[in-house]
Amino acid sequence: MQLTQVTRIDRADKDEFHQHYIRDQRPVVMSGMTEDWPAYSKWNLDHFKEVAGQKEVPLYDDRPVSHEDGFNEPHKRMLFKDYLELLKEGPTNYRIFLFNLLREVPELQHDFNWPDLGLKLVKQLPMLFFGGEGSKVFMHYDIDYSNILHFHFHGRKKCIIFPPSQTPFLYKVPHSLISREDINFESPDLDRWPALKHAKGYVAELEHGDMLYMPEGYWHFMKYETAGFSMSLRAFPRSPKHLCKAAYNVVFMRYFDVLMRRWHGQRWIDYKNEKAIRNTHANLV
Ligand SMILES: O=C(O)CCC(=O)C(=O)O
Repeated sequence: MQLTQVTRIDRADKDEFHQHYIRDQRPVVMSGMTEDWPAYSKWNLDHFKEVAGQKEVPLYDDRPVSHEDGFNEPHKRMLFKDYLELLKEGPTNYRIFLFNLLREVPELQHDFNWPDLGLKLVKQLPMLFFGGEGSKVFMHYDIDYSNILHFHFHGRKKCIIFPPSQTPFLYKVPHSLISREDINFESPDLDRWPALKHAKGYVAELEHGDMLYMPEGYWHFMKYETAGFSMSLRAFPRSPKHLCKAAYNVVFMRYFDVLMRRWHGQRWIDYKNEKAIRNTHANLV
């Protein structure tokens, strides 16, 4: 894989951000974006325990997709206060993925501002993500191909990202949003996954206060180097091609996949995983 560091800048204004990053669909890390938000100093594990400890949260670990699961179905549920204790105790694979905590605890919405960077952010969908030390988010892209502003809080996180143009080299599993889950994107076995030699992407290390801009449909793999949490704000894609793909995923693909899991069980999952290799290697000849 050929990975370059995502450009890092200090706060940019709307025009600059639009011209250099949104228009050109280039990722960037901006520091200092959240320093004037109450959340910057207020949001920590103890604060969440206080305001939302009694909520039940959906958890995911790194087990491979099974035909017994629904599309994006959580692996476990727990009271938020117990999960936060787990994060403090030490490494754990359990993560909270795409949780609309701000809908559950509306007062949290007063703790941040919607940044004006030239993106039409969707106000209903501020999502929070939590992970234990060492936990990994498999390589995937988002169902709606959105532009994502990913704000990191508390601890360190590593992100490996690829533009949609690199999909032919990423062992994409058909009828899904993921690449093969047995690829270790931090140190891939290139004899087993030779197409990755051609993949050109980016890497970024996020710390408290950093914001990563991921353009439309970007693939992303995240590793929580320490326990931590992030918030993503999103803006729907502007490219007609991405809008069509998003509509196809939301209206058809996810239901089709669930149906096929019910019909064919594990054979469907195994078939898709094999097809990921055949499709990708066909792109190499
Ligand atoms: O950082 C995470 O836990 C996942 C982030 C993610 O997938 C997203 O923002 O779309």
